[in-house]
Amino acid sequence: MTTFASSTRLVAKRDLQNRLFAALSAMFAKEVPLYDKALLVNMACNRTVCALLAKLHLGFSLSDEELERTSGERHGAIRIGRPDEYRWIGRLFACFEMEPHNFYDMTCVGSKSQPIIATAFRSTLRPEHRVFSSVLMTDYFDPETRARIEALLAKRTVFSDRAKQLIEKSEKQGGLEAADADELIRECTERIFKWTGKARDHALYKELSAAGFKIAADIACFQSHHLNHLTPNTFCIDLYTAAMKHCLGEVDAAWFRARAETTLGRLVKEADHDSMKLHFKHVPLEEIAMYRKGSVTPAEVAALAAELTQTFAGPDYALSKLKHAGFKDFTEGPSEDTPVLLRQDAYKALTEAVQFTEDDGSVVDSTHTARFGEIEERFYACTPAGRALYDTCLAEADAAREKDPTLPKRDMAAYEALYAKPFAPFAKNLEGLIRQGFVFARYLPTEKGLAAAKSGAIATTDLLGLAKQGFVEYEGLRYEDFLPVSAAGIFASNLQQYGTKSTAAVKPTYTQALLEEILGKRIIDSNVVYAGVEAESKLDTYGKLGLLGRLSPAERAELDARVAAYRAI
Ligand code: OOG
Ligand code: NI
Repeated sequence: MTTFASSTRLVAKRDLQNRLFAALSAMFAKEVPLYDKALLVNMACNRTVCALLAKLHLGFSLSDEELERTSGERHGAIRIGRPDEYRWIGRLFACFEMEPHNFYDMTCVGSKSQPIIATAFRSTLRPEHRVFSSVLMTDYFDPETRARIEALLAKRTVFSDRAKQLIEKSEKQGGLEAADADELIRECTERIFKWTGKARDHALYKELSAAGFKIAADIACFQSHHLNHLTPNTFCIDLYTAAMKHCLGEVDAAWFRARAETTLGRLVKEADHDSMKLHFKHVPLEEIAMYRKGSVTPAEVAALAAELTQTFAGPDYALSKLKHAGFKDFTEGPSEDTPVLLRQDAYKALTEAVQFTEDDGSVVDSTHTARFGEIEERFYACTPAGRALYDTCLAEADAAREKDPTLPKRDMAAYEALYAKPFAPFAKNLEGLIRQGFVFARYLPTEKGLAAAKSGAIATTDLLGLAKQGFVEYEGLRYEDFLPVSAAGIFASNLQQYGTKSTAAVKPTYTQALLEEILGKRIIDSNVVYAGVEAESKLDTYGKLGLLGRLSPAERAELDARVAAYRAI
């Protein structure tokens, strides 16, 4: 009984994680007023989407609390200077049930290469938040520059003694009590991730920036691991981006209203049950299965678009009054009709005031442009085959856009058609994508399926076929990771600078093993997790439906191997 009492004293790490991200969001909103306003814009768009979905799916509704929760999902990006700091970051995130997933080597992504390697911290199963965390590789530089960067970084203390004690306590106890947890979150928002606007060594800052190493300047000259961006999840990225362009004064009300009608009109066609499961992860599958088919007329779509346009006429949404550098012209990722991986967009990096204090005590007032305002919509996680196809399609689509870069601004419809063409090989709905073997899913038997199994009425192991008969239920797995190619583009665009070649005598090569050594822990391969979750659910479903004996030995062996790899994590 005492064990019970002592373990319940500790706050669940998952709850702590949600609190940490709410606190980081509040911190970032204070640091960057435009981020705060952009959240309001996203909320207004999400409400409109929910109003439409409630007509389309009778029985669907999202309380304000649920809307807040779903709208609270974030991904962030931080850039770390020293290996010992990076190890502390790994230990800190572990207090919030966030472990390293995937290795991203940004030193070998062609012309966009940067002197950093990275991983993403997140929960392994059903994550809501993730943080792209990179570490500067000083041996990418010539010995003199390297020595200057290292000397400057050696002077800072990002983790206070108290923060370290709290992390150690959490490791020893397996968690933290409420008061300690609050204190650790305060260490995060008041120190570790806080933007101070204070920097050092203006000469080094200028030299690194001029040599194309703004990323190194962004890391080495500052005192904390300030958030580069904190990206909310949106229910409809095309509606949001149009809204932001309108609120920033780039397009007028008539343009926005027409665009809102188009994007909402597409939802009427695309927002099937599978898409509802994808976007509303906290709604139980049984509940979604109960939604009855409603309808939405073009007049109702037009009314929702008009109402939202009206909302944005209010004073809260006059974003153009704030300092800003405009919104990107086009959205990164797959075409609008291809629901895989991520679609991301952003308002451009803001120029922020920075004060450099030199060793002799003198002060230089300057500016720094790096922090931008990303948004994302998450879609289905691709299998390696789906991912390979995506990379090919993306290269083709990017090339088509680069031939006529101003097209998105001149004629959005023509641009969307051009960009969608290379993605034609992808099916446009979940069932099709699963049949093609391009995305991962999770399966479970229904009551009807279990009853049919008892009476021996099941004749196939084709899960999609069984789903059609109502014997099986499934959901597509959501992509919860980063895309290094778009990450490279993000670095390049928010630093307004392409990558730069190594200035070391020989460019070093970096491996996952090196980052694992820095972290002191293994990095999880997220494909093993997606594949393992899928395989486990298949075996469980076949087992419960009495179908295991019908699998071919090869099929069975493959599923077993995937589960074993996943369990070995
Ligand atoms: C990280 C860039 C990666 C994304 O969304 O791909 C990223 C950075 O800017 O430090 O956030
Ligand atoms: Ni990002």
